[in-house]
Amino acid sequence: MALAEFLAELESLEAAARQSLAAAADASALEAARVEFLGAKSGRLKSVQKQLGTIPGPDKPAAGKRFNEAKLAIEAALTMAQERLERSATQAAAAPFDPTLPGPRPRLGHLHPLTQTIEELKDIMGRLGFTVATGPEIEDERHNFEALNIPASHPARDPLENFYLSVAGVATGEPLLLRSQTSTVQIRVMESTPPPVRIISLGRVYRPDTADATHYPMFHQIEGLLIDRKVTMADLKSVLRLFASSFLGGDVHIRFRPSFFPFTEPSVEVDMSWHDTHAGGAIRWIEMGGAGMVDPHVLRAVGYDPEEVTGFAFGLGVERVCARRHGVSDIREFYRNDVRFLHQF
Ligand code: FA5
Repeated sequence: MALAEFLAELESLEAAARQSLAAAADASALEAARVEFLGAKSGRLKSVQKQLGTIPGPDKPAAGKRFNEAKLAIEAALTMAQERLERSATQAAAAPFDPTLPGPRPRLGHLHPLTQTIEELKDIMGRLGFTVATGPEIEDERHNFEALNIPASHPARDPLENFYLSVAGVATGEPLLLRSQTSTVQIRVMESTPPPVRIISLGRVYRPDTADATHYPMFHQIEGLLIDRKVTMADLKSVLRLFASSFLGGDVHIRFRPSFFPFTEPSVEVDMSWHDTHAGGAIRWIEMGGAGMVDPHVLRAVGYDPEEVTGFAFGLGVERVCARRHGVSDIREFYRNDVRFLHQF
């Protein structure tokens, strides 16, 4: 056989083999193509190989070289086809794509647990007839101290115990500070509203306290104030008990300890029971807030007649009741802004 004829035959064999191997749609079609072209006994490549012997002597090296190239090319095409079929088998084994399933839902944000608490506290107190009042976070000394019967000599007015601002009031030239308690709102409401009064006020307050599990330099208080005829300490206690059981659940105990606030007389501190899971469920008491009967001095200072009306006031720490409600043992968690923590609420 002439070299040219041999090379042409090899050429068309290689092209046919490539085409069949690439077109094989499954393992048996591929095997059939392999046997047809590369079969050891009667494969088409084998029969071409046999013709090598008929090539004239001087052309033999060129013919042999080309034959080996064609053989390697066909074997490579076979490997590629095998890999292609393996890949599609793996894909088919994976879960089939179902276009009718709903798409992945984007993770939605939600209100911060403290904001949720504030909203719920407004709701609970609203059902008891208390409306929401607000006041500024930047206060003057009159509302933060004097009208609350806290004299200039009182340790609560120490500049080290408060965040005083370096600028004074524009109109008055008097010192200004970030309010240290929401009791300021009591004064603002009583100054502008004749009795009866039944309000709550929720908001941020600021104290240079060192942060720990129950303290933070900025925190929230809920203030309550009820002024009317014949209001007694018993009313205060029942409102606080109702408030605690509504927000913290029926199993919560609250206790009242005698205390002192310049603007209430008598005054109490209010504790809530806490099952300490870190101490085998032992009951601990955590201070939740302060309360008392509004001092007659305060009533007089805002123009009320203490012979006509009496009232109670309370101020509770929002972080602490929120922590008790959710079993969070450290209020600093609320301010770390770790979404893994916040996501749970
Ligand atoms: C007051 O602030 C009074 N104004 C409460 C009051 C209102 C008494 C009306 C009488 C009548 P006291 O400083 O104890 O009180 O704070 C009240 C509550 O705020 C505490 O019981 C506690 O729950 C919370 N609290 C106080 N300091 C911090 C702080 N640094 N971080 C978080 N919560 C605090």
